Amino acid sequence: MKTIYSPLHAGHGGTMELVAGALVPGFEKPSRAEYIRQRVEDVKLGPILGPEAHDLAAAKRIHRADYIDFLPTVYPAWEASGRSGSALPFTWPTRGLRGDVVPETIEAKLGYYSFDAGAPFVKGTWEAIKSSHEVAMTAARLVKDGEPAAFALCRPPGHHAGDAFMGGYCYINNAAVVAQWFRDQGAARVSILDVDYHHGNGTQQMFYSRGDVQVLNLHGDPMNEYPFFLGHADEKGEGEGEGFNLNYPMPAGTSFEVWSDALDNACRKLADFAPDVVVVSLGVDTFEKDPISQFKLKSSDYPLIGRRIAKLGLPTLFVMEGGYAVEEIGINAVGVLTGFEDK
Ligand code: Q9C
Ligand code: ZN
Repeated sequence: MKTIYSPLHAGHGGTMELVAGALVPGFEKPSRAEYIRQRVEDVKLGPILGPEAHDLAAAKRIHRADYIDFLPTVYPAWEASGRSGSALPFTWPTRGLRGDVVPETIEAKLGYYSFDAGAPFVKGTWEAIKSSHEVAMTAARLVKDGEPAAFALCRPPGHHAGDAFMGGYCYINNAAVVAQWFRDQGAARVSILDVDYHHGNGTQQMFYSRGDVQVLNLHGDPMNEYPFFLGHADEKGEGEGEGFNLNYPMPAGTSFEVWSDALDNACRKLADFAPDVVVVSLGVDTFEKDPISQFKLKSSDYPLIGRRIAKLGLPTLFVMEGGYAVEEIGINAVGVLTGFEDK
């Protein structure tokens, strides 16, 4: 299958994040995408192509326009206010505060448009976000035009980003954007299968009251895992979306044996839904050696995931999400893809 990749992701580097009360170098770093790209070459998965130019109209179909318009302004405003380093918020409009007024200063705006301090901006961040969106859109176009599958090597990832907020290393929700784009291009139904270790709270939020986009999420139990405030099993969708959101929270220490039962169940629900296309939010932070996660999948398990997804027999777009064990991230992510192609 074809891989879409942009070198512009690398400008989003040298970011800092809060871990245990201290600012430390971010786990979501440029080498992640480079290890994956290298592995795609090493196993000869297929051609690696650059993205086409795509404007932000597709992103604005699913994100609030004022949020998308805010993103390119962040770092210039941060620098204009005399600051440097990682632009991050420190206060949020939570319970008891006004969430309906956009404040004027850049730090306050960052708080307004985020749910945590996990989406830092540096000088090259906006260009990376835009390129990640173009990577996803280009891969989506390939699938729409008849490729049985494609790999969007997106960086930064997207599944924590919601209608008007960033967080958890995510800014534009690439998987949600392409799912909506497939609908706009004539797909009657789209399924999003999110196998990242963390619950895709942004994706769930965006489609929660819709019956045309099914969202299936396998992830660490939010009672004790990030993003904590969404992803429970009783969240099944509302209104027309009732029954079209499925969550499979699992405890720390979960092995592939247990995890793959959940995948099997999700794939059966997906097949029942009979979508025209599947978007896979492909995170490999389920890996046993992932530095920020608690599942126990092994490298040899990832091809089996691809094989199970291939059994659905549906056009499939893989969109890269998380995975922080950088040395093995290529082996694991591309393992899913070679398993899908049964190589
Ligand atoms: N620094 C994705 O995998 N962890 N995002 C915060 C304290 C945030 C993960 C822990 C993890 C976000 C796309
Ligand atoms: Zn993750």
